[in-house]
Amino acid sequence: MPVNYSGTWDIVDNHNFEGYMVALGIDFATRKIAGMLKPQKIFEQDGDSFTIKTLTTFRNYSSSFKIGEEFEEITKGLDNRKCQTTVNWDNDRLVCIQKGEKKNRGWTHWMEGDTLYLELTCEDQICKQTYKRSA
Ligand code: YOG
Repeated sequence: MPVNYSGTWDIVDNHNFEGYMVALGIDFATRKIAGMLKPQKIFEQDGDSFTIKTLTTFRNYSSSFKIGEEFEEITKGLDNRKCQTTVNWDNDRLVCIQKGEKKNRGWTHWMEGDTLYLELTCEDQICKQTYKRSA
């Protein structure tokens, strides 16, 4: 039985989001706005089927996938690239690989109690985010 990430999670820490955005080629003005945001993650999980919504006052992003099934991800409203994306379990961790123009792109989520962790990677940059369960 996989763990269940379902719920609402509020960001409490965001380390090197700036470096991650630079690696994605996000322009200065957008980075300054984005760096102020306090994203909320809404996870909807039914076994191996997921929707992850990232909500902010500036832009929202949503991704739906099934574990192990590659899909075309368009990072609309983010860096607007096309990726061939696959998410797999690594024990209880969710490990995403986003193949495309950017090398070494992906993310990993894991949970410890009411804390949700996210590491976002692009090229040589790693952004480390921490969320606390709010619902
Ligand atoms: O989530 O990969 O949980 O899809 C990365 C933002 C800022 C827009 C968000 C809006 C990268 C301007 C993580 C931020 C910066 C800056 C919130 C999305 C790009 C543009 C929408 C992500 C995964 C893992 C699930």
